[in-house]
Amino acid sequence: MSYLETAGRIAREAGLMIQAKMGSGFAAEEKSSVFDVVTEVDRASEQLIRQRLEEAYPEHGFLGEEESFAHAGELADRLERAKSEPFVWIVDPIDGTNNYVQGIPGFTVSIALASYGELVAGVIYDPCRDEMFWAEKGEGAFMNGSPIAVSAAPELRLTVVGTGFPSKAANRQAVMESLRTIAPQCRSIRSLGSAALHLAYVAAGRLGAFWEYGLNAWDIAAGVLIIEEAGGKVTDTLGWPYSLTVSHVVGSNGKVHDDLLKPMIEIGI
Ligand code: 2AM
Ligand code: CA
Repeated sequence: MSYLETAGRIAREAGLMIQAKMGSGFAAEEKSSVFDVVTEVDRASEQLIRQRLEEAYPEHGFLGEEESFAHAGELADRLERAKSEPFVWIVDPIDGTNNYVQGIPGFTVSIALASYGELVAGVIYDPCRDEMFWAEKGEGAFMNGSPIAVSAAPELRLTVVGTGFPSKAANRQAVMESLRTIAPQCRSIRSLGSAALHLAYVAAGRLGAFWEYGLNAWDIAAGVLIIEEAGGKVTDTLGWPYSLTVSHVVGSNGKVHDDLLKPMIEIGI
């Protein structure tokens, strides 16, 4: 079985487990702040994914959101190390935990495989709609077996753009500031509550673009490859190329990318 097939199977298994536990009375705990929550289901999902990947590829590295990184520097070191490792799986066991806790559809399992820092495979599974998005480097992007492509819209005013409201105050402020300029320029704005889902929707042409400040590698790695393989573009908010350490991210159909970047370059982070 290919890496991608294995990842897809595991993402589906985890996604169905998460969905089955929805509304089962689990407690939501605060993580870094009251805006950043985690549940026992996040941890159970990560444990399941990690165990399955270790069974399949005992020699591969693993980087998951629910591992405890004592401080931001430790995570930065781990990501730097990943750039020199032959294979590292980067996993978000539930992206969109706030939706999950509130009982709102729109949470995903995101699994990416990086080789020496380059993304080689990515899957995003949305159990609520039973939609699996995936891509392998150089092989195109797919949703439930059909090829997908980014939207052909040439201008922002013809696109619906996604964004998110991050937990950290400075990042949320940067979203609000850029939103003030972007919202009047595009057809509409959506905030679906899962960065991975937004990126998958950009790849599928449902959204023209997505931007957010303050994300982590596990929220975005799979989505980055799926967008690129669907013909789109991903950079940081200053226009620099994507790497595993990027946290302020813009993904688009490519055509609206520069217009979207303008207010962010002005903000300067
Ligand atoms: P999560 O559900 O996996 O935490 C919403 O703005 C997006 O930001 C979601 O994809 C959410 O992912 C992510 N997010 C929430 N808190 C975060 C944090 N402290 N650091 C990075 N990303 C976060
Ligand atoms: Ca998560």
